[in-house]
Amino acid sequence: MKKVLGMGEIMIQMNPTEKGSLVYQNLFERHVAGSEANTIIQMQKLDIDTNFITAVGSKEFGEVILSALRAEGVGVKDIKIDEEHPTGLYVVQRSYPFPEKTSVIYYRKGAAASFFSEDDLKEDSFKDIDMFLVSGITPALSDISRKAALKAIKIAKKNGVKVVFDTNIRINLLKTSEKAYDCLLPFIEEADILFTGKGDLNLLFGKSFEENFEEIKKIGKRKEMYILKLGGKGAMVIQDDRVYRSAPFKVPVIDELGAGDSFDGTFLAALLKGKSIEESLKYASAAGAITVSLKGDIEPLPHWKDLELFLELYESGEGKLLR
Ligand code: KDG
Repeated sequence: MKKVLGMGEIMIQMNPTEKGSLVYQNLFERHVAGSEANTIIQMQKLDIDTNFITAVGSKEFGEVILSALRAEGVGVKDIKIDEEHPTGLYVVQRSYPFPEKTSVIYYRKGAAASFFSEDDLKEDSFKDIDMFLVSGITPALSDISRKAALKAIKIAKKNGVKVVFDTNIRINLLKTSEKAYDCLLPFIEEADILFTGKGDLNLLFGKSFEENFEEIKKIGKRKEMYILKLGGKGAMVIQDDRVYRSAPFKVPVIDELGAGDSFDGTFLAALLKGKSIEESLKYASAAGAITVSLKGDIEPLPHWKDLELFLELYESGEGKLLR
């Protein structure tokens, strides 16, 4: 079985029962979410053996997160329980002010994950794994996190492990595009497989889409492939001189959060299972569509049988009835 290790912050997510301005929301559902963890859980649901590294607070919310990961089958043995710092939390606002757009407010500053340091990394976590994955959110959390993520990549490389990086820029953490560029540059340099999106490329380089892609290609080592997420326009993979494209599946959007992560996790799991790039892209786009059509990041993440059923129904014409 293929083994993958992920690193990042997992938080408590408070998601209102209704759409609309947060000012008027009184009822919230409690979920567990965090970009890299979502990707890892997606891979675990697709029969990849996964482990995760991070830190959570020692109080109730830390326990909630550990239970959620365990329930999904993700290995938690190297997760640090931090007695001093709390577990991060964020609140979601759905469909306001723009219909079907989701925004977030973070309560994560000073949380346990941002104190997970180089010294907390264990060489053993990187033994016998096929892939290590982290995203642009982790280095944006704190200087400590950035150093820890860079060291993790170093250890991964030393152990012959493939490094996957998603630029995943959160401008409410990184503040400006210049800071985003400086913070993420060494990660883009080192990645073997790089996920990014139209919006992130624009923030990093500010030119036309084609020029932005030429710019990112100049950075660092030669990549095994680039995966570009184009939102409503689907996705593409560029490997050497070959370009693969997939159209999006159009579905009603309830909560956009987690769609990119389920896309990444499904694409990687499919590749690790020996599927072609075209097939992997199709499954990944289907997973993204399933995820946006429900609340919470983790709960909608599909298993293989769900992906097959979604594709069968969508392609049989039921997809046309959705929007
Ligand atoms: O990809 C979904 C994530 O953005 C969401 O779960 C919150 O991890 C999160 C973040 O840092 O924004």
